Amino acid sequence: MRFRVIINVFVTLILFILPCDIFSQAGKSWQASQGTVERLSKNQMEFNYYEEKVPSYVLPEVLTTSKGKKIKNARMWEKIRRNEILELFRENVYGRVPTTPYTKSFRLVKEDKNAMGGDATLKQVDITINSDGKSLDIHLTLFIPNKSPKPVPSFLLIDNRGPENTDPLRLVKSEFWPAEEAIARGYAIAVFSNADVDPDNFDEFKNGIHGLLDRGERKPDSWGTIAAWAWGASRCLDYFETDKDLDARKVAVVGHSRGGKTALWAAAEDQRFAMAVANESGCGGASLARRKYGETVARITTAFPHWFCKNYNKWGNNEDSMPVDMHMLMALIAPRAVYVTSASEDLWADPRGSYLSLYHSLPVFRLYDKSTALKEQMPPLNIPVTSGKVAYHVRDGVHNMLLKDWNWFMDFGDTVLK
Ligand code: GTR
Repeated sequence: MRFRVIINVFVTLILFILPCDIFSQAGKSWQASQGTVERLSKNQMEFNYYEEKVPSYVLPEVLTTSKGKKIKNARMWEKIRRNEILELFRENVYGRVPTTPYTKSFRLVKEDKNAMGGDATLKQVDITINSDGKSLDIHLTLFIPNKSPKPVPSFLLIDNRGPENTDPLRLVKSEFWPAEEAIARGYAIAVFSNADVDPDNFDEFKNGIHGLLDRGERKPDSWGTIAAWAWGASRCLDYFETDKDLDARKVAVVGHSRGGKTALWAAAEDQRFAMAVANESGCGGASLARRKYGETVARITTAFPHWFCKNYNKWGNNEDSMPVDMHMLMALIAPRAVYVTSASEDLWADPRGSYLSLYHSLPVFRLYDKSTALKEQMPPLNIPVTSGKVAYHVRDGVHNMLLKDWNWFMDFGDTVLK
């Protein structure tokens, strides 16, 4: 009996406190709740969650070249500065894709024109990469809406979770990859598992695509696992270019967390992607490293030594010397579309740092569309803000990618992909 009372009080408190947080912030620019800051700080004392403890910092100039020249227009950006920044990211963060020759082929393993009760066509395609007698398969799963005029725009998810989220038979459904909802809105929706390209563990780069394409000693700027996953997303896009039902010029690459970091780098490296969605991508993704809020460079390179190139280790506890910060990664995607998200409880991924990163990339988006503008203040909780080709929201709740997030991606897609 007493136990029941305690449970009831507990449930009431949860039901009361959470919405309180949502309502007390309604309409106001988002800020982390004091309760969340204190709880996380207590559990992880070595990381900063207090806004007032963020150090002052100066971001590298996105529109000034390494020789000090000011970039005045899109042509100069594309000819000089974009390439400089892309090289800086290859050299210092994600690493360089090797130039080893390979061949690829596509095989339609299964097709069901009557999937989802006739609403969609399911295609399962094996993308086989061959090099020097070895091979690797990327398994692509794809639903295409039957009732929409072809070719259709698509969302391609880099799946870092597991097959239970992406059931091709649709017996198990997951908000992480809401295939029915995408089909209903006229989008094709595709997915591949990042592990097909490179298993997510540190094995000295022996397995996955590294085992196939790496030659000789690893260099300080040899590609890490995130660059490998991004490369895999591009191989999926290669397939899209061969499928007449799909508009390969209207593909959004989507990722959550480590997948979100990957989606940004995929779109930076491969300008065929029309849009990138970085859901709660955090450190090494959208959030500004110089803020040292939540996860830091030193922590991520220790916990996940295989994700980045070796040079990235240099910037742990030395962020201010890093020749880039993540606003420059967003800028590499201009004038294509980029959607950045955060979750109110996910301070580890630094919501404010992610928003500011997008905000500070705007001078580049404005070279193409002068009217692109965001306020420096963050938008309110659960209110997406979009301008031209950039979009952002902070959703209530914890680290995850939900239907609510996807609906906002698709709303933005309706303006930039259709
Ligand atoms: C965490 C990591 C984050 C994020 C996340 C994920 O442990 O610290 O950078 O990538 O994993 O991918 O789920």
